[in-house]
Order: sequence, then C-alpha cells, then structure tokens
Amino acid sequence: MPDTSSPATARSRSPARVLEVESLADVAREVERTASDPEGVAIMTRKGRIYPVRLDHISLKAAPLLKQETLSVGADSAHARGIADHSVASTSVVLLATWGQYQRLLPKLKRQPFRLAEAADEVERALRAYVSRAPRTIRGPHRSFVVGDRPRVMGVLNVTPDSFSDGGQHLDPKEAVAHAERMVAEGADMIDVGGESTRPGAPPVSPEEEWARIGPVLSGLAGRLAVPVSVDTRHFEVAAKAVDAGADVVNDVEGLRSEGMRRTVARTGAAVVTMHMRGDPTTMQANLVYADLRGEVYAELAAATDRAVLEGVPADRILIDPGLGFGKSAEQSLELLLHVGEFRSLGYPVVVGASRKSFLGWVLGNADPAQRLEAGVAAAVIAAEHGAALVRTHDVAPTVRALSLVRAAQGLGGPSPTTSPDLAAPDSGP
Ligand code: HH2
Repeated sequence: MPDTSSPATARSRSPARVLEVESLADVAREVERTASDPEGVAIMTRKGRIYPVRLDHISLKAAPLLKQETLSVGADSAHARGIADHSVASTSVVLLATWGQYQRLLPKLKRQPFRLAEAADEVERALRAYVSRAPRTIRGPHRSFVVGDRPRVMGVLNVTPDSFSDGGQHLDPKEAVAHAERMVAEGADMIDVGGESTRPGAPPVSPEEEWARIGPVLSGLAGRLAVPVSVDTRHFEVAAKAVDAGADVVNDVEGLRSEGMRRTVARTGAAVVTMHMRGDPTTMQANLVYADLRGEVYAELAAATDRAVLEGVPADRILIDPGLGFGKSAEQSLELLLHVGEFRSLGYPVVVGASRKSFLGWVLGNADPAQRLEAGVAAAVIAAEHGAALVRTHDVAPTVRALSLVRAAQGLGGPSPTTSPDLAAPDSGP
C-alpha cells in the first residue's frame, strides 16, 4: 500500500476513519449504524474482528492440515518454517480467523485426525470464555458475591510487621478492623487479610504466628462488614481457621500447589484465588527465565486449576491471578499486565495485583512504594480495561474512583441485540 497517511495528502470529500472495535457487540453497533439490512448485520458482524488464537504442540502431521483447513475458510494459521522441510517435530500455531470463519473451521477440524479435533475443542472453549462478559455469582461458605458486572476492588489489609509498603501499620487488631471498615466505606468490594509478607526475600512465617496475627482481626471483622473477606495465606491450617472465622475466599499466592490447601478449599466450600508463582518468596526472583512468559504462566495456571477441579474444588469458585512481581522481572510484570485479557480464555474471573509493586517503581525510577499511587491506579485501569474482574489494591479510594470511569466506558455501548456470539450457531454467511 503506498503511504498516503501524510495530513498534507489531498483528502476525498469523505475522510476515512479506522474504527475502534474491541468486541463483536462493538462491530455490530458500527454495522447497524450504516442502516444495514437487519439480517445482514449478524452475518457481517462475524467478519468484523479477527481473534488470533495460539496453540502449542501441534504435530508435524497436523500443522499442514490445519493450515489447509484455515485457508479453506478464508482464514490463515502461522506455524514454524521447519514444518515445510520437516526439520521440526511440532510447532506453535497462531490461528487468524474471524468469528464467522471459526464457525466454519471448528466443525471441519473436529473431523480431522492427529489430535486436531481436540485442538478444535480447546479453541472453542477459549473463544467462548474470552468473549463472555456475563457477570458471575461466586458462592462462598458464608455469603455470595458477584464479579464481572463491573471492575471490582479488593482492599489489602496486611497484619504484618514487614509488608513491603504498609508493614507495621495495622498490627493492632482494633486499628486493622477500623482500616477494613474505612476501605469498605471507600468502595472496596472485598477485604484481603494477610499475616505473612510475600515480598521477595521475606522470611517465612509459621502458621501459628500467622494465625496469631490475623485471628483477632478476623474475629473483629466477623459480622461487621457488608463485603466478603478473603484470607491471603499459603498455609492450609490458617485457611481452614480463617474460613471458620468468617472468610469466604482463600487467596493462595502458591496457586493451590499444596495438596492440603486443595483439600481445605474443597472441604470448606471457600472460593479461591489461584495465583501464579514459581518457587517461593525466598527463591522466586532467582530464576526469571521463561521461554514464553505468557504461555507458561497461562499453562501453569491451567494445570493448577485443572488439578484443583479434579480434586473437588468447584470450577465456579475459582479465580486466577498471573501474579505480577512473583518470580517476574519488571518487564515481565508489565507484559503480563498489558496482556492480562488473554487469561480470560481460561474461563475463570481474573484478579490482578499491581498496587505499589516494584515494577511500577522500575517504570517511575523510584524506590519508594509510597510514591507509586498514580502508576498503581493506572495499572488498575489497564487491568480493568482488559477485563480483569477484581483488582487488588492498598489504595482503595483513588482506585474505586478511577475504575468508575472504566465502568462507565464499558457500559456505554451495552450489548447489541442482533449479535449472537454462539460458535455453534449455523453460519449462513460466506
Ligand atoms: N500480591 C501480594 C500479596 N498477595 N495476592 C494476589 N492474589 N495477587 C497479588 O498480586 C498479591 C497477593 C503482595 O503485596 P502485599 O500484600 O502488599 O505485600 P506483602 O506480601 O509484602 O505483604
């Protein structure tokens, strides 16, 4: 295409405008505004946006077949150059297709050998999960809560002497309860109570010590808050006692790695935030090498949640978190934040904790967590814009105010009546 983008180039009478469309509903609205035939709106909407989907471990036999099938519906798929000369045994693939093309492609793939049927099921599942913006009610043992209706805020209550940004501030149970009430008054939708710092290099705390810190706070909060309480712990003994004391959510920064924790969560009926971290806080920053950061974090969260579901944790009580700053460099945390919407493809509500973290300090060139407020709020806005359901923050009031703008922006369009994102719907269009 010759470059005619200079403003000096003579314009036609009708200047062309590139449209910003994120969802199929956005596409449908733009098509409708042309006063298009109503039947045509649905057909054309399915063509209006490409959903790139990544698959790994596609075999040498399957990849050319996949390419052929995607081309046959007018789409395409990228794979390793070595597939052509058989110099690789398998490849990663990026499918490049519109919704309508997937509607034709997936049934074809389901009839193909070499595990392409399985791949088609996976793609279908990911696409459905990714586009779904339906609110969900999550049931805890004491109360239910809704996510996905608007970006929600989890207020941090660290009852520790050494947390990286607020250590020692809420050690007195009375003060801690007052701080929780203050955060709820500021608009927090959940309070996350923790008794162990998990900052890089933090010394581990025994379950007994941890409970001694948070037990009195949880008792003090019981029956006082209009929002659910979550307990930020790696210890199943602490999680069990906290649920008994009124917590509805277990926030496990070790991502349900421990069998005891999986059993406790299944037995108590708690909801659970499954966060990604390699190693533990003393070791996690020692090895920051990922061949494919987002792919590996995603696959490890998929494995962790699959295992939990197999062992009795209901899928509709699970939330996931990519774990910014936990075994990630600043650049890696930023990459995860900017692509956090991808994690919606797993089908679980996504939690993001960026507040005051060192990757913000890296961007700002400052070492003081107290100087990271605006960047933390910006990170919360980015996460919410990308569809995070819950944002974990120390700075509730400014975050709630900022997210009310995201909520307003996301709510402006509303769903389009003519768009069905159902992949199973027969595709009448070309
Ligand atoms: N970050 C921290 C602790 N818990 N839980 C989830 N789900 N996601 C997070 O990003 C996350 C978390 C670290 O922050 P903080 O609690 O303020 O620090 P410390 O671990 O030093 O107490």
